[in-house]
Amino acid sequence: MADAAPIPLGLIESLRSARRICVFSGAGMSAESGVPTFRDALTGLWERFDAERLATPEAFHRDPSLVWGWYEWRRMKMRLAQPHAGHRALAGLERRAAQLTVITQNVDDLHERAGNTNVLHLHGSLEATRCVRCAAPFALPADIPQEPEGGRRIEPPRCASCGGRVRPGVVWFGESLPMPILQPAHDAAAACDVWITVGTSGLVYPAAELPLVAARAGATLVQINPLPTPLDAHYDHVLSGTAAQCLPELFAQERDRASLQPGRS
Ligand code: BV8
Ligand code: ZN
Repeated sequence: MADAAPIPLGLIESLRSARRICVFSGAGMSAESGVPTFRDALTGLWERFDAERLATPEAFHRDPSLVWGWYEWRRMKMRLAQPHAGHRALAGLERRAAQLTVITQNVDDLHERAGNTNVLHLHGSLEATRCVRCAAPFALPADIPQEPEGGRRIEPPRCASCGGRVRPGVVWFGESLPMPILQPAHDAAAACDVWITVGTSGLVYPAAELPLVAARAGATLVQINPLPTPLDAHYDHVLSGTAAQCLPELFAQERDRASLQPGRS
């Protein structure tokens, strides 16, 4: 890999003196682990749909086996995926930093599998399934779903207590985010010294508002994305690259620079 561009000294200094750091991740964070992003066109059974129309209560009501099949296919992809160097760099940062909060839009568990313990899932999790009628949690079988690449329709399981259909534990479009997650995410954004956005197109609300909360609170804003995004102008530093490249590089240079300055641990 070509030598990574030197990270601006100002950013290194901000990272070194930061007490509270927030990392805000989207689908691009999981892309290099083999989890398709939302922008990636859907394939197989779902190719004529766009994700925003499938990830809705209406779609589940209209065609539950199509939607449940999609989520089982995505759960298979997630279970077969492994955290990459970017995920591991964030786990390392949690061990070193005073306080790191990972705020993710992703419904996979790659941050936790890499070792991060303070992770807020704004849009829920693929494994947290529940009854659509009485909200009773539903335990999925432990084995990895075996789904054909092109996907298939699967009738959702039924709730043991009321017989209602079981739904994925994700926040669908048109559904409000869980306040017990959104509030601490908002508080972390308003209190952080450095805010790092990685792998999101910044188009889905209210999640996309959080970087602006951090900006208004005076945090140093960093964007990591191989492509420009609509919110780049709000960022102090834009690192054009991937999550698995930029995150390890950012913290390696921060550590190396630290060792160059005698007396600064
Ligand atoms: C709500 C779970 C109250 C399900 C998801 C204000 C303005 C406009 C619209 C609205 C608004 N307020 C509310 C809305 C409506 C809607 C919304 O935002 N619509 C958008 C599309 C305009 N919001 C909602 O419905 C929210 N609920 O507001 O409730 C309410 C209700 C009704 C009406 C009003 C208010 C609920 C939103 C949550 C939906 N659930 N996920 C599931 O996963 O199945 S959202 C889902 O899509 C993801 O969680 C994520 O948030 C989003 C996808 O975006 P990204 O993660 O950014 O991924 P994307 O593919 O777009 O981009 C990837 C990026 O990574 C790219 O930039 C790419 O360049 C980069 N990249 C690629 N590879 C790499 C990389 N970066 C680094 N490294 C790489 N290797
Ligand atoms: Zn039930």
